[in-house]
Amino acid sequence: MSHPSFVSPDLIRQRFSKAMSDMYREEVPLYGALMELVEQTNRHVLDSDPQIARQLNSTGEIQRLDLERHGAIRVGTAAELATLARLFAVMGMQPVGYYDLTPAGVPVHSTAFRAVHEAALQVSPFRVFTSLLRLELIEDLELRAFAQSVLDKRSIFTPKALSLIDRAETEGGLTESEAQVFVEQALETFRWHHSATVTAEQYQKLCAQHRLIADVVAFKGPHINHLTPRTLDIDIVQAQMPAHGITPKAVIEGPPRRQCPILLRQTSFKALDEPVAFTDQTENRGSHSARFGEIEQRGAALTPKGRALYDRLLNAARDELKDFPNEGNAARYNALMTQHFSEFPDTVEGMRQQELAYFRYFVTDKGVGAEALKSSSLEDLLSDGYLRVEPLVYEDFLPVSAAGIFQSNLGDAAQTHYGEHSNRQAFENALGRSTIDELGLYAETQRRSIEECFATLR
Ligand code: OOG
Ligand code: NI
Repeated sequence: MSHPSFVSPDLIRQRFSKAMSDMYREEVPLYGALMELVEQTNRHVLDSDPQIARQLNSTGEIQRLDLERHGAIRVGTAAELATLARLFAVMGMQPVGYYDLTPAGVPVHSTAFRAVHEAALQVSPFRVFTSLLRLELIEDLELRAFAQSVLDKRSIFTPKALSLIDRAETEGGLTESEAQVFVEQALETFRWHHSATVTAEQYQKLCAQHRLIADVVAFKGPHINHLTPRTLDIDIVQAQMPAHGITPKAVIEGPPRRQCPILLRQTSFKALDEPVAFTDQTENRGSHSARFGEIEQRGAALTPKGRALYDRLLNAARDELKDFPNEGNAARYNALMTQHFSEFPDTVEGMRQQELAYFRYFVTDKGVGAEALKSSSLEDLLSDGYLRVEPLVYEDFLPVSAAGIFQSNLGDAAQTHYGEHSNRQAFENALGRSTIDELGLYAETQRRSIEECFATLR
């Protein structure tokens, strides 16, 4: 039981997510434009599709929809990552999943900090895709040592944020006034700084190795590089972006459009170059492009079997395309995806019977009043209409999609090939703890919902 005067970590996360969104809207006006477009689209979908409106009402997702967003950051050292994990823990966020981006030529590995329990996700589903730079992949030893020395000198947390993290850990929580200061101070870590920490020449050298390396090493901290609202229809938003002065990437990442959305579909736009002042310059005479915009549409969380099918169909479509999706082959890519994914059942019942997705179970009105149901099987209760299901929302990310998002914002020149791949152990050593397996979380949520149903039935 936590102290009665402590603010719940879920509420701290909810406030932090809002504060982050307000800051980013001010820093990147295009993000504000995108938010408006997403809100309009969501309203339109809810008005014109009563089925979706009913579904979101019954799962309660309707209440979190406008709050829902994810951000992304990149850090440079193990110590930074470990302290971030402690900072996010104050807001009830745990590292979920391990993503290796080296196959896509991006020298990082990542996790997603997020709430893990369905009740906490309902208060705020805010997630942060967090990547750790793998300096060991920089081949040029001199440059590697230089990057390390620059990173070792910086301190990305304010002293007040650090002391409040300590306080939350030792006392077990933060009081109202402490929580308020914590949100303000934590926000500072993710702010954009126009002044770089290296000279123009050093920046060029880092860029020549990889643009991502320059983005991490040359600045004071892990500026939030995008903040992504959740839309109910990503195809509408993608089609309308140009009319709002936003140019989307060539293809939507993730599964194709379906009746029953699965996993995660994402698209992004490239941010403009931003003025920066290198240490050997007095004004903002350099430039750097780091920050962009992204939108996402979330669908059902898949079981290991469903995920294996998704991966197989995605790979088959990509193999047949024989190239990364781009402007020139976008139409063919979309056609191939639709064709291959026709194999993936596109009804709730089809996905449930084949155990491709995770579900939340509900007692229907008919089930609430009925007698002697406790001993019936789940299947019978469903087919007799005493229970019904809704898919669980996918709360995580997809490595191939993340690679596409990274690449569209780093430019196509960033197709480096790394000899060394996945190293979860090294990531967890840096993090100071292990990452949580996302599939176990969905299975638990599904199990709890079945248990609750049986507790309700007579
Ligand atoms: C993260 C890119 C991945 C997503 O939504 O898959 C990502 C980054 O660019 O730092 O945000
Ligand atoms: Ni993202």
